[in-house]
Amino acid sequence: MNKTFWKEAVVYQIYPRSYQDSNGDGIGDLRGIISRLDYLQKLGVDVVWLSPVYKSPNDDNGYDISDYEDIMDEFGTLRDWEELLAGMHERGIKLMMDLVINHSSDEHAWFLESRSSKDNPYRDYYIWRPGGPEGTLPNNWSSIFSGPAWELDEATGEYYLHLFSRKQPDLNWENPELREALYKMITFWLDKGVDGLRMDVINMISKVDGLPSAHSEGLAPGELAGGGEYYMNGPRVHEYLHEMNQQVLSKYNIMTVGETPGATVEDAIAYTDEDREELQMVFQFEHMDVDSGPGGKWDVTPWSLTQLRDILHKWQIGLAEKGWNSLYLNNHDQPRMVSRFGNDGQYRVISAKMLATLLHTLKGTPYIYQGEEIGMTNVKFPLLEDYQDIETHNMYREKVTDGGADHATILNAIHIKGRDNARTPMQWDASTNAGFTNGMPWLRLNPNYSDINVDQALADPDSIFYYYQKLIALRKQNPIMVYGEYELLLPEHEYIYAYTRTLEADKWLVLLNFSETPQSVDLSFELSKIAEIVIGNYGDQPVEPASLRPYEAIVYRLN
Ligand code: TEU
Ligand code: CA
Repeated sequence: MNKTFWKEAVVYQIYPRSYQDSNGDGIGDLRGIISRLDYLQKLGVDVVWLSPVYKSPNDDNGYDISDYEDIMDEFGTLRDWEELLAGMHERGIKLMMDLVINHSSDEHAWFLESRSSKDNPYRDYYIWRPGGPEGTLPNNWSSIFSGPAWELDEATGEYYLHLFSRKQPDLNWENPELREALYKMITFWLDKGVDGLRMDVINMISKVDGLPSAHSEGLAPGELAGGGEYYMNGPRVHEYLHEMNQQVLSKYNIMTVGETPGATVEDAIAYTDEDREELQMVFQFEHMDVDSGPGGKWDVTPWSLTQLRDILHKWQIGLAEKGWNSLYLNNHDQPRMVSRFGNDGQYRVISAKMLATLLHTLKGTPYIYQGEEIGMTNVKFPLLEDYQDIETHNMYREKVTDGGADHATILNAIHIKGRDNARTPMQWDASTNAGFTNGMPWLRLNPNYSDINVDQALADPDSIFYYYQKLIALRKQNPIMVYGEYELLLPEHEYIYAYTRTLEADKWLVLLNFSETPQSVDLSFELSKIAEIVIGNYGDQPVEPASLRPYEAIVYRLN
């Protein structure tokens, strides 16, 4: 197997709960995915990243794992999983599993032991601290899912750390036995033939010694602060990743991507420089914060192409020599890309194709999130009860129920940023529940499924689906898309993202209009060298090369 297959690959993410239900219980499952493998093969993707399918009480839809070596009951059995893997391999598709090892479920056997007494051999698998005087918390860190990052456990009178929900206690990576146990578990899966690993919040596994409180100015006594600077990209994270690489990962020809919120370009180089033997690429988050104000994710603010381009450009340049970029515009935690960065009304199809062009022509490995290939959009459920996501509900409770914020304002933020935007079931056809289930879906569907669905896309030669298929096929024929050097043009243009890719004598020009009005480009030199159109989202000759139509994307080969 080619050693750099992960640079050349296109990855497709499946959120199993929402992909395809096979038995009418309203929950997507492994047999459902098996029944859709021909569809994935038709699209042409090389790798499937499967969000977690391990045993879980589903406080956070599988990101809270109670048994790392078995399959969640709702999703099927280990035998179904083996059939899924074999079915993928038969079709030349590799499988990347999600590895959630910053925390486990509080129902994991390790945690049950750990909480049972202070001298239990598993006590030190998790992060326990006594409270301060007068029942204060061990420090002022807040959980990423609202409220304090500490939970008091009555049995021993101590608190355990949970950066996410209270049912997701953080594992203590300082403990070498815990690390050994994790490496053994990873080996179990790699020996079964898994081809890749996506590592959940892997840059949070090392916490600063002493777990100091965050010193935010002007905090009231007892008020919580973020604390991220004490657990993101922490002091021993590179040591741990190098150790995992040497003891496990390097023994297999696999693909690895670490999820790293808050990582800078410098951090990413340290994680992905091949000479350092840690990971192959990371998911950086800077472009996911482009529409967040100082109040964070729910403080929705307008974004501009200038900001988005500055970020993407910085990462293109930053990882040009060392390291490697992952390219994504949405996933199971983020709003739908066409609603966020394109236009999900009149220009839905055109703008989805424009964004697809960006994703496949920047330098890095593209990640497609299920439904993106048919232009699925955000959803606006009218009632809070229609939402299922723990992050959404905890945030609402903190801000509205307890904090007195305005319901309509927060519901609007949920419509724009909520994670359930990405999690509404996959839209296969126009029948009841979009062919996702013949039972009661676990999360309501987006009502637009009668227009936006796979059936429709496969019947329309101009669909977003076929445009993705074409981009993926182009990547196989044109190493310039993978390895070509990136260079920015028109750095000041308000609405056009323009760049070239160059590999030896081959040179491509990419022009992307991020606005719904025609835009002209001042590129007479480059445009005088046009040899042919590689791909364009309007599907015909441009009216005039120096002018781009609304959301037009065009890629030229130059002489
Ligand atoms: O997400 C980590 C993370 O920090 C954010 O993406 C988070 O989900 C949210 O968007 C903050 O607003 C990973 C997983 O992708 C996510 O699904 C899990 O809930 C989380 O870790 C905990 O395992
Ligand atoms: Ca099911």
